[in-house]
Amino acid sequence: MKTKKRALITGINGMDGSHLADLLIEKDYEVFGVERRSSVKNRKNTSHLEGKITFLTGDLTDQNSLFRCLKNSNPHEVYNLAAQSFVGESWNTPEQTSDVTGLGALRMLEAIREYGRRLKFYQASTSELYGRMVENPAKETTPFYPRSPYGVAKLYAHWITKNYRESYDMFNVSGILFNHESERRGLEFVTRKISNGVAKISLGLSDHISLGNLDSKRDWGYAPDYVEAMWLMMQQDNPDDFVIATGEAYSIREFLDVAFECVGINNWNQYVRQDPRFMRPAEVDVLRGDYSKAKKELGWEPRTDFKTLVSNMVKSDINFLKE
Ligand code: F7E
Repeated sequence: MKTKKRALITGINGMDGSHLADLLIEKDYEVFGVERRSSVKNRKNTSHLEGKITFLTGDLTDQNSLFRCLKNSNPHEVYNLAAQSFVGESWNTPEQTSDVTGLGALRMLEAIREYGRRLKFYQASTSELYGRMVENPAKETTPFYPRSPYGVAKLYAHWITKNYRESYDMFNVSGILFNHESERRGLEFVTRKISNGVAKISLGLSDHISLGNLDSKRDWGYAPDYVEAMWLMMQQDNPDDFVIATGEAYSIREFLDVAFECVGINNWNQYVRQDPRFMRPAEVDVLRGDYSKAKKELGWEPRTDFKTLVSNMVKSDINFLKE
């Protein structure tokens, strides 16, 4: 009998962790998910995976715990998706963000070295590395210019992943993923804040949404499409880094247009208030990625367009609130 491939995923309860676990189960992997111990379980995105995957306790700030997760799962593939991933919060907790998001990747790489078996490692890099974009659209060779403590921490994680690849001949890849969203996105991120807010307004449960900067533009894709790109990068013979994006950028205003249209509201001015609390000390004005290398070498392309993404999120929040 053929043995199943085993994958270890950090950040299992997050949006990406849960979508990747869904994909790998479909591909007949044995999946191990790392979660932090907490008195209240945070398995909103993963309750459907209970009994199908093995949850392990571990923390990116505790290298021994990562080593034990490796020992207990003996994985062929490790996906490091855990992070303090909220850019806005990274100005409030820059040290903790650097520790988890930056040094966390180093701890996992060191744990893998200590563990000693040859395996493949995926690092969740991000379009936030490009920050103040020096080339639009950005590709793998575009210089980085992060604009937040989060972006700087991710830059360290990106380079240490590459450095360990070159220093120790490890199979390490970084996926430079542009914004990707889904019905499972956390409520603090702007897309879900809007889809949830619009759903509440349409059901008469709220009368406005408070937001920060409405003019920034992002290249928004659908998370289930993007976890497939992660997996494809890990199936290559040689490790390499890839930009994953849609190639199109839309502003927060355009996101609002489509989200409100979904519930029959054409002019949303009276429903949106701008609140300085949600403005950032340094903003990333626009992000747009060129995914042609991923298309050519991985055969990957985004499958979900912007309007479908937004309307899926709004519909899901309406159904959730009705329930
Ligand atoms: O902000 C603006 C905000 O927090 C998007 C993470 O997954 O993608 C994500 O980072 C834009 C920014 O995502 C509000 O100023 C306006 O310009 O949804 P976000 P993000 O910062 O792009 C990258 C690729 C990652 O790697 C990150 O981990 O929306 N904005 N008003 C707002 N943003 C929030 N959160 N809340 C507002 O009220």
